[in-house]
Formats: sequence, C-alpha cells, structure tokens
Amino acid sequence: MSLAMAQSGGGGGALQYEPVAEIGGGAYGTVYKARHVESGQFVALKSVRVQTDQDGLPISTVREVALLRRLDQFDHPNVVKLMDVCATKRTDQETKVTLVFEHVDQDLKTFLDKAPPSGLSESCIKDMMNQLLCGLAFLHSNRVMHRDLKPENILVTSQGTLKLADFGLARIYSCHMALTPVVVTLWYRPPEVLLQSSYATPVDMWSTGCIFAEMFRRKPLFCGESEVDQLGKIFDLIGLPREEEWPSDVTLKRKNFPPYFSRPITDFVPEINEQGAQLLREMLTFDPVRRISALNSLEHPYFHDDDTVTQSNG
Ligand code: 0RS
Repeated sequence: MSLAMAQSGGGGGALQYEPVAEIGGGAYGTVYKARHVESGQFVALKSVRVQTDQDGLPISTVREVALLRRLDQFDHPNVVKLMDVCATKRTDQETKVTLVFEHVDQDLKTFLDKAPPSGLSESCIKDMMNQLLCGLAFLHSNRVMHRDLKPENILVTSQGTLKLADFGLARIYSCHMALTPVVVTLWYRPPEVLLQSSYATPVDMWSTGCIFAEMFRRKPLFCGESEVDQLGKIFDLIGLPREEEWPSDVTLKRKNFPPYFSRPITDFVPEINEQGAQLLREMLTFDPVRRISALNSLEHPYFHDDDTVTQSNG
C-alpha cells in the first residue's frame, strides 16, 4: 500500500495523464476524463485533498485506498477498475491523492434519458438489474457499502456492461463535503438515512429499488425536495410504518405524518410484471433488517422464472 502511495515520487504520478474534459463535479470534488500519455488509453481521474498530520497521510485515507486496491484485485466486471493511485504532497498539512480509474463512456442516467419512447425492454432491465446486484453483492460481501447509489454513478459501457463507481471513499469525502455547499440528491435515500437512524448495507438495497423502478419509468420514483418531503413521498407508496416499526432514537416523530396507506407498486410502475413487483416491494421495505439483500435478490424468481405469463396461464 505505502508503495503505491509513494509511487508518484518516481513514477511520474498524475503527470502521465493529460486531461481531456471535465466529466462532472460534486460533493467529492471533480472527475476528469484524461488520456494516459504513453498508451493513449482513456482514464477517469479523481483528486481528493487530504489533510495530513506531521508525517504523511492520515491513517484513514491509507486504509480506504488500501481497501479499494484490495477489492480491485478481484477484477469484478461490475465494479469500475482502479488502475493507479498517485499522491502529491502539497504542503506539510495537505496531500493531493489522485485516483485513476478505467474510463467508461456513459452513465445510467444518460442511458435512461436516451432510451426509446417505448422504454427499455424487459430483458434489458432484467440484465442491468442482474449486473447491478452482482456488483453490489460483491461490495457487500467485502463489507463495503456504496451509500450514495444513483443513476449518475452507475456506468454503462458500449458493450452493455454495468459498472459501479464512486464508492468506498466515504471518510475521505466527508471532511471535504462538510466544506462544500453542493446540493446532494435525496431521491435514492432510504428512510433510515432520512431519519438519521442507521447506516449499513441495506441502504444500498433501497437505492437499488428506486433505480429498478426508474428503469421502467425512466424518471425517478420519489423526487423529494427535503428530508420530510422525501419521507412523505415514500410513505405514499409503502404506507406509514406502524408505531412499533418506527425507530425510537430519531427526532422526526411518526405523528408528524398523515396516515398514509400502502398502495400497489403498479400505481407507480405500471409496466412491471408480478415477480418484478414482488422483488421491488422487498427492496422498498421500511425496516432495513427485513429489506432483501443483494445476494437474495439475485436468487429471486424474477431472475429465474423465464416465462411467468405462460406458467400462470397454465
Ligand atoms: C450530467 C451530472 C452527469 O469513467 C462517465 C465516468 C462518468 C467514468 C468514471 C470512472 C470511475 C468515476 C467515473 C467516478 C469517480 C466520483 C464519481 C461520481 C459520479 C460518477 C462517476 C464518478 N452529469 C453526466 C454524465 N456522467 C455523470 C454526471 C458521466 C458520464 C460518463 N464516465 N464517469 N459520468 N469513477 N468518482
């Protein structure tokens, strides 16, 4: 690990790459498309500034980058590849860490925006959901959660391979984010995060449910403008949770909400089939403990019973 971080001293570091265009900016800083000068290969560069103590990098950054590198060795097809890490010392108190990723041409948001008016085919949605869940099951089995899964950070290659990006740096980001007044989207946030109650891997399964619905609708499922508004939109579908289900350690009380009743998924996603609707319900479960996992989702009949119509019609 320390080897990789020290590399920029002798190996040329970020200078090996020439910037091509800005891909996007956000709470994390800016991501650039760049070209590796020697090979001509395109990469995505992300730089994060980290505050350092007397000698070198804070241990949390070293640990997070080491985790990303360890994950990368598995070479999972549905997780974006980390090709290099460069560290450039700025001052005694600040080091710039540049992460070099494989570059992918499109994000899922653009892919959905460009879909034909008739929408995505059932088989395309199934394939993309399967890939998304494979990537997530891999991250979760390595005890990494994404925390901010959304169509903008899910990438789609020209071959139709889906790849998760922008995960595993939550601690590096948080010090930066606290200082950066960017609007973060609430649309993919689960109730427990909106209520500031708990944060674990089920967080990503809620976001996955929102994205599953969006693949059919080609517009987001819950577009809240504030935490309370977001929760209201969620309860309008899943119903107001029972008092026993409401977390006890939160400031927002159940009585602040009107008595919503659960509605059929098909009110919101008319195109979804019965098994898809079942799976989606299990993803959009209020209680994170009872919410379906990525691994169990992959086992769901939605992915395995090919011909639902024929079967149910005899
Ligand atoms: C309209 C908001 C959207 O190759 C894209 C790539 C893209 C990458 C790539 C590879 C590895 C990242 C990007 C990455 C790293 C934070 C990230 C946050 C979000 C997304 C990726 C991140 N605006 C235009 C289209 N767009 C998203 C923003 C694209 C399009 C092509 N190729 N990222 N993003 N890691 N860190």
